Amino acid sequence: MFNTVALVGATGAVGRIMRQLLEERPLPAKTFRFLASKRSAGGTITFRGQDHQVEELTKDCFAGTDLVIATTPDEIARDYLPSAVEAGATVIDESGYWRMKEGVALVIPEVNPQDAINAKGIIASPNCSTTQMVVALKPLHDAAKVKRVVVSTYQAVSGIGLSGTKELEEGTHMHLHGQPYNYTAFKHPIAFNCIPQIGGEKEAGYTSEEMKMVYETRKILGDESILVCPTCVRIPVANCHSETIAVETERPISPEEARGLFESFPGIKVVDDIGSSMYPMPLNSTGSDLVYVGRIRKDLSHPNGLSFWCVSDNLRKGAATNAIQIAELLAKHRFGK
Ligand code: 11C
Repeated sequence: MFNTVALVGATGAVGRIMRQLLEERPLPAKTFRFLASKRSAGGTITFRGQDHQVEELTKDCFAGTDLVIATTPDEIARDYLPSAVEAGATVIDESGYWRMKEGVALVIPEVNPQDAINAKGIIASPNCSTTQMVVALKPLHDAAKVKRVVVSTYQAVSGIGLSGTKELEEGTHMHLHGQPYNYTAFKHPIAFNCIPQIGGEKEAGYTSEEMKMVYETRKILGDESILVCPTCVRIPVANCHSETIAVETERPISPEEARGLFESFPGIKVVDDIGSSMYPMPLNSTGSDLVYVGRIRKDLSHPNGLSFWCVSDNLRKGAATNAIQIAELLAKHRFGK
């Protein structure tokens, strides 16, 4: 078993879910430590029936820790995680900073587990909107090679953390009472609105969130030839990202074949009966670790095209669950459990 597992960012939105998952799922470890910024350090966390003091994250806090699971802003991951590697820890990082760096594995356990097993140092967990799409693409790619993907996202406010949730709640209340509100979490009011920008301007008119979907998809699937055209949109939904995904494959995949491929793939649940108005939605996907797929149909605009709808809990499979699953994969490989 691991000797000491440290959870960095233990008090944030994703950190809370990681703690919950670590209570529910028995990652074998003798000791757990909980680390956070100076502002949140000093508080008490009750975990597996014991009280733990939240320790301050510093560059020399990792001695004796063999696994670090981190969920922090990019700059914190950049500044602090190399010290964890130097101290001998394997690091699973949920931030965006290390994902595309040479030599860093970018892993979804259902898709490319071997990359985690072969990794040295930091193992990155992908962006939430990428993760659910790539889980859904993988069985199609294995069966018929994905050539091109056109994806539009409908992303929940929880993607930016607790401040997004707060702003949706307050903004909705103020809007319903005819009052203006000071929005700070997003560039525009989010209540009763859709914002077609997530992240900053990155390249060729695409945002940083959109380019993550392009580059991370290729890296995880190990195929630089895959073309991805993303549009990422923030919508006034509390939790769970939704995506429309149109895929062109090397040979046609019928909706029936696609349904079978999705159903046999670990981590995917098909909910698809338009006649009974059954399809995945954020309200019934929240709190789940699965990637939900529905509205599976032929893309009428291309002979090798397939179109579908995909929903997943961005804080769980899109973040916390994926990181914990990587830890479990390492535990199974190293200790057989
Ligand atoms: C969002 N996908 O919904 C972003 C949040 O690279 O891990 C996650 C950003 C990242 O705003």
